[in-house]
Amino acid sequence: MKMVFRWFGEENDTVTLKQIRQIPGVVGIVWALSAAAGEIWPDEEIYHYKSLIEGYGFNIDVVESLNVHEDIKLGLPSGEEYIENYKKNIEKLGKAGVRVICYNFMPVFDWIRTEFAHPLPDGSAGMFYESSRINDIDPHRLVTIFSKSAKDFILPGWDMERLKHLQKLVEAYSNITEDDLLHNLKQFLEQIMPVCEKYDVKMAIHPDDPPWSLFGLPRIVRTKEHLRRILALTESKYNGLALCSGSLGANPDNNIPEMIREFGDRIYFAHIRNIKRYDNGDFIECSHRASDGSLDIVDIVQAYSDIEFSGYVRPDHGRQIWDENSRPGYGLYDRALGIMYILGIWDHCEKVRMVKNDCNK
Ligand code: CS2
Ligand code: MN
Repeated sequence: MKMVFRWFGEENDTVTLKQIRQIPGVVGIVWALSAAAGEIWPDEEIYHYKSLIEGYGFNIDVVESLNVHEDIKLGLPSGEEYIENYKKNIEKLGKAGVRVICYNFMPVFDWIRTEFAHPLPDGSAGMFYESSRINDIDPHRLVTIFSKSAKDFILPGWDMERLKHLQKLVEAYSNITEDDLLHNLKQFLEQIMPVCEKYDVKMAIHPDDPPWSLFGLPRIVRTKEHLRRILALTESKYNGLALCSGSLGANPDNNIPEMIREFGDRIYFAHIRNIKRYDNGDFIECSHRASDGSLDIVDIVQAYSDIEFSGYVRPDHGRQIWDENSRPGYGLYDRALGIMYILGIWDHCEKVRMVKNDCNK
């Protein structure tokens, strides 16, 4: 596996490339420009980031996210132009050296939590999802809570310009079923696959977070069955997955190691995050350590080792620890701890595998 670290850019992150360089094992930066969905990324900015990141000895192989315009998800005729723009971006990024693009197909919202910094027993804080609050919350209020607590950062997927038109956006989906959304994803993938193949850029779809429908919106990336269906949408293997343990794992029926074994070589990007689930459906993001949460991160990393995973992996959201004041979920300290935990398990599994291989010779 190739360990990478998400970084939001010079003016949009509290963490520096200099700091990331001192985390053992990190070989690449997961990056993006803060452009709105549908925009064409300017070459000057792409190459500015490329030289900056490579200057620190990192690769720029993974972009997260190149957001999909809502008109594409809605299957509107106006989406055609945005698909053309998407193709141009794939070409530009491919030429610059990007090998994987992580994206999502969640209508209107990206990930959703009801609280950014919920206290954990040890005095740290994690992002929290409280079911009872979601059910009475009106989506507008949710956006207000987010924009207030997000301070000065633009959160991934929470493009405020777009969310100003929230009411209209949510209404636009009232007649869209899951099948329609899947159909629109197929249309999108069929059109971009030839470009992905030509420029050798793999697409990795991120699961819905949390993995169930909210506010009556359709969601199609939330179970093993959904993932199977998505992979079957195209002939091309450039259509693949970003398997996010913390997103899928909020539903106890989703067995992550099983998914890793089934989807194996179609997983181009692994997000590893632990969460603690409560019986009432609430969950909180906790440390990566298996015993701290509901997901067995040891089994998850073991599964990646068993399939000899050679793709990219990153620690996902971390807690807020040691008084760090960072973007929610994306501080330096807890993600660095997560990396050391993941690599500790990985190195051990690899060693055992090699010893076994030697014994079988
Ligand atoms: C997130 C998402 O959990 C995560 O990885 O932070 O915002 C993710 O980056 C997007 O859904 C991918 O498009
Ligand atoms: Mn994720």
